[in-house]
Amino acid sequence: MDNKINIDMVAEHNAARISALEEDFSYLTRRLARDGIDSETLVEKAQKFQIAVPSWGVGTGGTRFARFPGIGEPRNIFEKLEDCAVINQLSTCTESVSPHFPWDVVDDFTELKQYSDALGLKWDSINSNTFQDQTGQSKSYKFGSLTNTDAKTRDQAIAHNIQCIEWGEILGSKRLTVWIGDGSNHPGQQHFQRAFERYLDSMRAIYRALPSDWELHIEHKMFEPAFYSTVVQDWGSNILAAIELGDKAKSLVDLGHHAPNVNIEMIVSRLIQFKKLGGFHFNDSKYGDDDLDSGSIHPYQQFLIFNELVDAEARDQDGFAPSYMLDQSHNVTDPIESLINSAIEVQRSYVKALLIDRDALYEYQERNDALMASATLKQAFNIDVSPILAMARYRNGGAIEPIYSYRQSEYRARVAKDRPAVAGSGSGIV
Ligand code: RM4
Ligand code: MN
Ligand code: MN
Repeated sequence: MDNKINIDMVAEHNAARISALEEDFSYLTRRLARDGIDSETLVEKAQKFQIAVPSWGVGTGGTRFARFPGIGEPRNIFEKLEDCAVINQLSTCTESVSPHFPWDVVDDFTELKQYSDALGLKWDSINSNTFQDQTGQSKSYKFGSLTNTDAKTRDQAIAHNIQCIEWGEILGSKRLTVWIGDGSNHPGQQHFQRAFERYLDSMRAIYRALPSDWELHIEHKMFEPAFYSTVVQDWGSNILAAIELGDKAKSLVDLGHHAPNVNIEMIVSRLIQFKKLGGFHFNDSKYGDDDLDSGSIHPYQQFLIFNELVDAEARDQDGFAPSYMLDQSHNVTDPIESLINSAIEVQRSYVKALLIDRDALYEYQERNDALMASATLKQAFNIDVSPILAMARYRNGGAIEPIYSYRQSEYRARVAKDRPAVAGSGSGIV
């Protein structure tokens, strides 16, 4: 593997920190042992935890108003992969990248696969894009893509998705994620039922083109770019479509795509129960689809989601194998730093959820002891698992303090020499 950050430098930083980490870890080990929890098992689980990085997340995002690019922004998928390799080298929990087409289209996909192999990276879900018009495309998506009233426009959008599957096969991906911007901005503009029927017909054509070992993930979003109604508005429309399409179709939950205060952990539970939980786009939000850094606003909600996930894992729930991915927009931070931090914050929620005394929780639930049930969750949430996460990174060959090592490496300044500043990068507004 071609290391983008000098490994001797990281080893030096780690050497300066390992004795403090061991001290913290041994205290935590004794603390958890009192509750019958083995910290070594937790480190092993943390070492295996993986969350994919979106290719579009490594470029500075923007809003409808402006985009303020940073220095050394990646200009193409090859440079995006270099940044992703840095994130993975330091965090050791982001070995896959999720591409977005046509943003990441290349002439030679075999060459791209060789490049990612050399960086030690794999490919997660392929994302299609029919929410904007591409240069030279004959039909416009102004009034929708897979649900457009015009059959030729729908065919064009279907063909793009099938093309995405073909590219994904070369890269070794096993999933296609479809999110559409289709919907309406005015009451009466769209016939709800007809639009959803057209959506299902289009998705059936894409589903038929799926290789047998692939999954089709459907992503819902309640608003934007359509602000009155969207065709795949919520998890209800999502699961209905997934049921209509068949076993390979599953629902994907982007944390930012719900109305404020919606109980996302309960949605997750329902999807698990009906074997329809495909995966996640993790991010956080205050108002709407803000795409803020994971765990920065509602860390308890993220923990409660992982409570459901760990519960399903512990119960060996049939058909449970969701994929985890970040989907965020970084407007004022270095995207590499945000993605490292966010991956670790999601991993933190997972490890904390492993601490929950599940037997006690079930018992309190049976006895309707609301206070103690809630306290059981809080007890796990309040334990600082940072030494476990740092130990997992250290043992995986990563950085004990990744942001420090990243800053010391001056990676951004180094790549900026080869990556001239450009006004608009290939990454999108998420
Ligand atoms: C959307 C949605 C999709 C992503 C696009 C760029 O809001 O989250 O997952 O593909 O943004
Ligand atoms: Mn998303
Ligand atoms: Mn989004």
